[in-house]
Amino acid sequence: MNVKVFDTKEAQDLLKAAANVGSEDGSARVQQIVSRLLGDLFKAIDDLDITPDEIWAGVHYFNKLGRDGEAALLAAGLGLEKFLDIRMDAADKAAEITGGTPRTIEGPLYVAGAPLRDAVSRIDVNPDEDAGPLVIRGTVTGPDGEPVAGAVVECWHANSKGFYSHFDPTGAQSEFNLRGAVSTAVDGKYEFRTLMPVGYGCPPQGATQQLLDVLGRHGNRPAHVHFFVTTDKYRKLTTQINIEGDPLIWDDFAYATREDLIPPVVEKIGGTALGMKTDAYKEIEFNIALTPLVQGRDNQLVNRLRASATA
Ligand code: MBD
Ligand code: FE
Repeated sequence: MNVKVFDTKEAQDLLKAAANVGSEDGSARVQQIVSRLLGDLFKAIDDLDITPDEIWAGVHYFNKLGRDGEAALLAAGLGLEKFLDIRMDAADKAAEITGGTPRTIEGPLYVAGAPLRDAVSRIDVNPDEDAGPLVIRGTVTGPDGEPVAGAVVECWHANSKGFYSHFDPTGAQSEFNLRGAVSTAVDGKYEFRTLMPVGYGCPPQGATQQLLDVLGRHGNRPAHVHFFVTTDKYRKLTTQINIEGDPLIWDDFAYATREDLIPPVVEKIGGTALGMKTDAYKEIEFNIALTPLVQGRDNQLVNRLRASATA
């Protein structure tokens, strides 16, 4: 068609009316954002000559995305969530906040409400034949390297099929399987006794995988374990560790892998005494360094809708 209408008065008036910028009513912030995003879309339609058929394919795609409940999954897969991390990293750098364990994305599969234990928690509730025993332990320290008492370390990860409890399409896992929370004692130590996870793959029939297919991308993550670390004194940390040796470690569809978040996996014996399912087990030491509050507050706390459940 090769026509350009974006700069016409008719199109600009339409944009202004639709976003309602400058109105007494509504949210000025939402008006500002909608005006910009809708304007960028209008301009892209002109520039790329996006056809009506393509627009309606996109509109109906959003319906499927919502039906599948995958908007947050797509946000991870398109790098939107990683982009927010890049911005928070840059903000920290500009504020000269250095050190600390690197953040990496939360992802869409956290569930609030895991039972809180003192220092140690065994979190494999359901048997999983294909998963070997794993201990993840470490020390939470503050900005001066001092152990932090009373830090709440939460972790969550997938089973040997790459499925997370609460979101498992097979229904095989009970609530909070492979999800735990421990409070550190004076020594700052935490420990989870669990099973080795396998990487996640997007639902094959879902909207996210549908778009990834068209982009010629896969929808898989390497094996990983998520963490939240929360205290009164320091900023909350959202991070993950990767399981060393996973072939997808640097090919994560959600771009969450970071150099400092690949701790070694060590072969150990003595698991029976720890209540593990075999005497031989694997151990990962993951020490966690927190960063200071900024003017007494956590300036990078992220609020988003999160699932919750009761044990
Ligand atoms: C996951 O387990 C995950 O961590 C992310 C970011 C996206 C999908 C599944
Ligand atoms: Fe995950």
